[in-house]
Amino acid sequence: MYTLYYAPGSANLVVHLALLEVGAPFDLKKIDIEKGEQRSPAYLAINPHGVVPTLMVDGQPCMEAVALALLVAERHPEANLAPAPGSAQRAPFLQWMAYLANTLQPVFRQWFFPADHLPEASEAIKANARIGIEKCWDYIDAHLAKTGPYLLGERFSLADLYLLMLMRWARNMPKPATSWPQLAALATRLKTRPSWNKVCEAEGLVEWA
Ligand SMILES: N[C@@H](CCC(=O)N[C@@H](CS)C(=O)NCC(=O)O)C(=O)O
Repeated sequence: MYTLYYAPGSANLVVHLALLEVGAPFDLKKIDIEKGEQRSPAYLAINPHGVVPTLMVDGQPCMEAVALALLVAERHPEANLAPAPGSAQRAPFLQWMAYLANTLQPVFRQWFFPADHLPEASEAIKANARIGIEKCWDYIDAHLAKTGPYLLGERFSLADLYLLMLMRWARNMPKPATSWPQLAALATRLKTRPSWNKVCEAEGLVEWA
């Protein structure tokens, strides 16, 4: 049994989508980031970083969105969210998951929380983040133009769900991800999956839904 601690639209979204795609039963527990509930002693006891998501897996708290999404895919191989270990698409799959987690997601953290470490440099950090994010969209869009429509070509995977979450995060940026044609087409395609409607309803997402 799983319990997902979430804040609407936050890094939990890819984990939530994965749980819906595999059809596993789970509970949701909302954390109000605006009110600072992520820093409450009760929440810090399960996630010492004070961030969402946390996924309780058989009573054990697990952290880091990319790890949680991979864990869900691994625990429910029948849902085919990830190419099997040893298969030809395993390497590109892992590469995309790592790229999204290591290169793109951290720059979003700088965009949304620019005052994390150097409050006096917030403006410069945001400007830098915007450049970094748009560079990633250039790269991914060019890849999709060559070998789309999904990140793994004809094969839908968890990596596309991860990308969908990150594209949504850019909706109010000066140049949203959907300004790139292949990214826009992929977002439209992924939003037709039943998991998308369900996640929007469950998390109460109305913007870019
Ligand atoms: N590396 C973490 C980052 C999670 C993260 O930054 N979550 C944000 C929401 S998207 C958060 O909880 N922010 C609240 C805060 O930093 O106070 C992960 O991927 O799970």
